[in-house]
Amino acid sequence: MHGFRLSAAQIEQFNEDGFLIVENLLDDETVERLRGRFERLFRGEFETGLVPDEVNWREGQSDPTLTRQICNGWRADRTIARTVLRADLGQAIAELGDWPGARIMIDNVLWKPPGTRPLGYHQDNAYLSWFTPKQLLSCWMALDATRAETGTVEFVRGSHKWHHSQPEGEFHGPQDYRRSVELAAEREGVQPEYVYVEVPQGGGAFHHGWTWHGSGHNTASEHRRALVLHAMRSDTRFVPEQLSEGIGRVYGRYKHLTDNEIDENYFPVLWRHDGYRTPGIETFTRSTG
Ligand SMILES: O=C(O)CCC(=O)C(=O)O
Repeated sequence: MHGFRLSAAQIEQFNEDGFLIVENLLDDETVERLRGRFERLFRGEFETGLVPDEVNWREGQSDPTLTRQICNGWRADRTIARTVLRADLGQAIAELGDWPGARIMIDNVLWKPPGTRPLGYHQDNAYLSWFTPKQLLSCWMALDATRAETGTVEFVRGSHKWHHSQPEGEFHGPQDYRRSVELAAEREGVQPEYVYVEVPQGGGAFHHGWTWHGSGHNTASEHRRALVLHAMRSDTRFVPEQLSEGIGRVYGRYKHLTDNEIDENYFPVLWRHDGYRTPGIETFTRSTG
């Protein structure tokens, strides 16, 4: 049982800034175990036999200067699932979003070794026309102590209150990773205030779906790994007209033939105010078969 809880002051801070930096999301033993699973996933070893929804980097095949990324590693690996499907994280997200409950939309397995390139600034909600309500709230968990020099994730304070952008620019390894947010700040008529998430391993941050964020080069000699839970509201539904657009092409495959319901087998409910949690989660994460 995990017991992460937020205080009223932290929720207020999140509403003000669009993010909240925290410590002690993961204990050292879990961090160690997750690092081992990262190695296996990027070698293409999938414990459950299911292939993650997006594998954007493979050992021996992909550009070594790019940040390694897999999306929905939890379907392939139960150790990843045990973290990103935690009820207490679902509850924290639902409380921050003032939602009826939270379900996982996607996880990100991210590994930025020394010398690797940035991830471009973006607003997560800009990529979500394929479901409604178009809201995401995320929990970013560090598997290494992070510093600005390791290319840690960074946020622009208060930018969740800015105008909403369209998806634009390169995400993987852009020349100028802050270009899109600088243009957005200009349109907004403000100077962006950049905040680096500098935490011990096991720490991390929650961020709002409209908060501008990205990460720079890893110019240090340490690795920088993170596991991210991106959650949507428990009452989210598909928008069928948008399933051929962007990443809707990937996730639209989980739509039922005859309704717009989002199936809990693919997007489990982590926590809901009325006490509900997708029952299959415990069976899946405990299973060895
Ligand atoms: O860890 C990073 O570099 C970026 C992560 C990110 O884009 C996210 O958590 O939404």
